Amino acid sequence: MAFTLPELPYAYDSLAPYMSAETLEYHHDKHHQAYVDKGNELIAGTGLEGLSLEEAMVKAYKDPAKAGLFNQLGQHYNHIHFWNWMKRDGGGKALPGALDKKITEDLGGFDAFRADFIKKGIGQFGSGWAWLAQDSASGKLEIIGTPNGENPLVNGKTPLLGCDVWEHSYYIDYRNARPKYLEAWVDHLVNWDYVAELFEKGPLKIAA
Ligand code: MN3
Repeated sequence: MAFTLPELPYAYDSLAPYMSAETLEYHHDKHHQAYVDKGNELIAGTGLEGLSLEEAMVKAYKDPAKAGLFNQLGQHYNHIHFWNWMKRDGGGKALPGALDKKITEDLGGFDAFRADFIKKGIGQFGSGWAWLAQDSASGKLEIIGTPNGENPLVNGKTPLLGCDVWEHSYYIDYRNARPKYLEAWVDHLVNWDYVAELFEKGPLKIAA
């Protein structure tokens, strides 16, 4: 079954002033659409067509000959969640209880999480993502960075929250000021309800 571009879960102007309608129009309608189209093109004839996006993505990641396909599938997966990791009037410390407790236990509390997550996003050289992930074996929360279209899932971890630090995600609104984008993103946009939903589902294990 061909991959398709999901609708944004809110109007294009919902996240302003922290993320503009212009950014979302380009990012969703052009960039994400391109990952979908290219992914459908490159997966044809690979034998991975019948798999779920997650399974096809992990298998493509493990096969160096499918690096081009992996880039598209990874970015398709990342962006499906990225739109849901944001909402109007999101962000801040209002975390659902169980998740808040886990962040305190594993990461030293919300303030430490916020500082480390932003630092990881700033420190990711070039294009990539900053993540709050859960190790699928130990269950422990971690803050990690990944390059390009990679994500925690291909490394045996469950993505709970991810921020796109490719320039296309912030250049229109913040120019080169990635730190300001990350701060605004954590403080005003994060959809903690969606993070909690993923946390409640528990660790993902995708066979390679
Ligand atoms: Mn992007």
